[in-house]
Amino acid sequence: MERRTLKAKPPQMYQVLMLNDDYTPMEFVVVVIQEFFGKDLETATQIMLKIHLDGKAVCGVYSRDVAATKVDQVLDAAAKAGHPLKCLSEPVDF
Ligand code: TYC
Repeated sequence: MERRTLKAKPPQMYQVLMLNDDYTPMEFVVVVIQEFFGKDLETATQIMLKIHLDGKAVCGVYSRDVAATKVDQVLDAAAKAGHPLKCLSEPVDF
């Protein structure tokens, strides 16, 4: 019997990516990463700079529902502040 039939597979995990743009202030991105992804100031700053330089970076890895909630929270905060910040989630082995 295959191991799979005996033991449940771990759930698919989703990475939440943030994308660079030319308009969203760096400080806003750092605050968003701290607030919604639980990072400290230094880590949030490093992630923001990676997005700024590489075009995108992973902010965290979660179950599907939690990842979708993080994306909603970021897009909502950005829209309310009038910034074009983009955020998406995708399966980890995409
Ligand atoms: N590129 C932006 C700037 O120079 C900063 C920025 C970083 C924007 C990360 C979005 O996800 C982002 N103000």
